[in-house]
Amino acid sequence: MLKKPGAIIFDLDGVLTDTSEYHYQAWKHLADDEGIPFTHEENDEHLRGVSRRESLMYIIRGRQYSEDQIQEMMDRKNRYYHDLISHMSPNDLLPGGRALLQEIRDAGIKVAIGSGSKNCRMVLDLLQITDLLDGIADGNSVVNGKPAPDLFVYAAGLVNIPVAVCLGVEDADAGIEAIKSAGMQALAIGPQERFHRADKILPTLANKHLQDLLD
Ligand code: B16
Ligand code: MG
Repeated sequence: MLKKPGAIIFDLDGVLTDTSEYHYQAWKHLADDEGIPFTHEENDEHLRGVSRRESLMYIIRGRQYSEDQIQEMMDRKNRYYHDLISHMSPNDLLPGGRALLQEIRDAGIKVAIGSGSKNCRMVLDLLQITDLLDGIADGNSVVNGKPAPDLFVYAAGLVNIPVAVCLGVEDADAGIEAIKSAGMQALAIGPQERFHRADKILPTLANKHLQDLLD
């Protein structure tokens, strides 16, 4: 049982929407361009919640590229990603997502986003949920990405709630690590074996109510 929080900070990719498949397809396109082997399993195990640069570093590990080439590859992957997400709509929001965010607000709890993605605001606008949010911390907000606690601490500051009474919700083990390092309660979404430090694990957030998150 989790204690009632003053704020709930949601990760975006893999929690409120399933953009992780689009990230995979965009990285796969880039890896194919470069003739580098890259699998779905590697994506799930190593890139979930990890920043754009660190994701690329994993994919090209052991190969020599200049900083200019690295920048160009990150830009290229992002163009592939933009093409894939351009058709997203409110239908791509987690089922019951809008009702859940509204219910949390109605209970007097702040709602914030803690996403490592630099595309976060674009995706939030496509999902049409920006109006339900009290604060947005994204890949442009802090220097150190997950598993560093910075993004979640920054999100707590945006909504003016002490970290000790915040609840973070994540689909990545790196994200759960970030939430626990920030001194928050952590709710993990996904299979039990993926997580090490979560306070509670739910297989999915689809059609859940506030009480389901806390019980
Ligand atoms: P971008 P989250 C993360 O978002 C994704 O899980 C991860 O796959 C991605 O590489 C990272 O954002 C950076 O994304 O290239 O859009 O800046 O899960 O923290 O919402
Ligand atoms: Mg995620």
